[in-house]
Amino acid sequence: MPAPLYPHDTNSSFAPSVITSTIMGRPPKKRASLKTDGLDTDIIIPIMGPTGAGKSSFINIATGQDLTRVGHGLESCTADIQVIPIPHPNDPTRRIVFVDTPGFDDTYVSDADILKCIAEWLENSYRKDKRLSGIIYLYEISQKRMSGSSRKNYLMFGKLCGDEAARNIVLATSKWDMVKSDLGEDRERQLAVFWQDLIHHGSRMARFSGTHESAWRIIDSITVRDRVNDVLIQRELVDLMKFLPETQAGITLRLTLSELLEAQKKVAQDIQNGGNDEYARQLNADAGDLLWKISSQIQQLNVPLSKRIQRMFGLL
Ligand SMILES: Nc1nc2c(ncn2[C@@H]2O[C@H](COP(=O)(O)OP(=O)(O)OP(=O)(O)O)[C@@H](O)[C@H]2O)c(=O)[nH]1
Ligand SMILES: [Mg+2]
Repeated sequence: MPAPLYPHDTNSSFAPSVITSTIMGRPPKKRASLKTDGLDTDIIIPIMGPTGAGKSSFINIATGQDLTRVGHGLESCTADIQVIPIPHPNDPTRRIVFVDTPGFDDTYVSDADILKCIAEWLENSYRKDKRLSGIIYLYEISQKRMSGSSRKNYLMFGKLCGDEAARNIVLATSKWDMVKSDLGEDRERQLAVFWQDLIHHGSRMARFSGTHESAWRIIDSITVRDRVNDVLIQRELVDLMKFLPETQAGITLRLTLSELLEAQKKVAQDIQNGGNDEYARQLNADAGDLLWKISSQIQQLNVPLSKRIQRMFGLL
């Protein structure tokens, strides 16, 4: 029997509860009992974005409770999907369901595992006819420049959602307290150019200033819209019966990892040519380790022949 999308609380359907979907090999931090499916009237809003952008903080600030763990070190914090239903503040018959997601470039979990985890959750919700109301993509305005991983994160996000879902996406900038306002505004203008594809298809930019009111302005701008019928990866996995590596997001990740592999091979070669002292040996070992990790992620993004044959004969 397929796992339910998220649980009702045993005592009240509207009490906040958290359910965690586990990434391979990592135990969930919290596990609520899985009882029944979500409600048809639920307003489902995943929060996505690079690791450390403030996704979990956004949910805690919006709910006014510590429902999901916030990271305080250099390492990524959320490693699993966490589903957090709360009562709708203006409509007690409905729930807002936040979905806290891990950011790509997580320090513990590979990007391939993260994509698999997010894709499985989206596939599961689509199969159960639970449509998303919108997606909030958070990005730190305090970042001095857009790093390679932030670019990769946005690229994956765009390929995951597709053009049709764009009008239900809010591209929200966070951590405004960490920049001078004129610098923040300047970066905001640069982001508008970088995000132009999604904006062209209807996504909106917003500022999250770290307050409850600011979080709800963003959430309210989503709740007034019709639900998203067409998140690309959901259609690819369910309607078109593609395997994850065959989806646009899967193909994009594979390409990015292949580029990274080539760059890392060059680094490893330079290190090998650089001497044979203890420091060089350590660098060599680290480079070899990274090469192995990237290669095994690429390997994960291959569809085994046996699966393709099974699909060809309708055995899946
Ligand atoms: N100064 C400042 N810090 C913030 C703000 N929002 C979040 N933070 C801090 O940023 C760090 C990361 O926040 P998280 O909410 O864990 O970020 P996340 O996007 O959930 O990170 P992952 O789970 O690793 O993907 C924490 O130390 C937060 O306290 C903000 O508006 N201003
Ligand atoms: Mg988090």
